[in-house]
Amino acid sequence: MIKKFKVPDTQEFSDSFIFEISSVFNTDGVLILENLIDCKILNKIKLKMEFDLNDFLSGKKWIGGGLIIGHINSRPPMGDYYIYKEVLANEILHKITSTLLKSKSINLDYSANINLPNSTRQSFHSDDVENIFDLLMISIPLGDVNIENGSTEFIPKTHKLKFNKNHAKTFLSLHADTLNGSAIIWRPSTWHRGSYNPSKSPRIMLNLKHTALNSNTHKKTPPLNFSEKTIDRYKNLKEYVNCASKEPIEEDSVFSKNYFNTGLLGITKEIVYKYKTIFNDRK
Ligand SMILES: O=C(O)CCC(=O)C(=O)O
Repeated sequence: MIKKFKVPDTQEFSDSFIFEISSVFNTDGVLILENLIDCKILNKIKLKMEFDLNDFLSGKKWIGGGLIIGHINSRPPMGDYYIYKEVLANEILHKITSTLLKSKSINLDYSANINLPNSTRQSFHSDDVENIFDLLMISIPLGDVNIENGSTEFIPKTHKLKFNKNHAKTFLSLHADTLNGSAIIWRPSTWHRGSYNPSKSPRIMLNLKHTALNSNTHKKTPPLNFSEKTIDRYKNLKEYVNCASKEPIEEDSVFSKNYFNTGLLGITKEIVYKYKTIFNDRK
């Protein structure tokens, strides 16, 4: 099992809690924090995203990679009504990531992964981002997730290794099964993949990316756009999130392409990938 830590209700952590989290994270490159975020807030975001997803799927719009294999990238709703500091500027989470980064942390991203019913397992990969060791990824599934509805698979202890597809097949992988309100903290270099979702409902997961306030990665990353109303309402949002006030785009780019391109070549690649995966019996 991926190691889990229950966040205490008080905001105070003991030294031993912090010490244990740091040492597990350094060893495994992934861990789960339970009891971190109010489930009512996550349920509200989930309902909105399910609604938008249905709308999108019924429009039968081809967006490029991810739709056919069942793993699509999207953006969570950015309108004021759906922005919560408990999710985007969670003080407890920042205390923990600041400890892991050994420097005050800031969030650079707000995105989502949707694992559609009857999806195909992805191949293991490690995220190919610049400055991989500057970053911590935080994934927040909306609702309980497990092998029955497509929880992400990780291979702990791989975050310091160079990714190797053949080795990945021989290593033990673990599903990050979590209860609603939990977050998974992981290094982008930790080997992982989106798994098969045998359920009838999409599994939706929010993602944040934390880095050190004084890092080059922070300096080089463009800010996230929120409405002025949101920035005014959460006076300390800028302390925790690399953000600017500009009207957020409500209509466009909620669903964005991931692996492949949006043309004929993209659709061909996806179909080939899907059937190759099914024939290799990797569901
Ligand atoms: O949705 C997931 O569980 C993980 C997806 C993923 O790793 C990816 O799309 O690169």
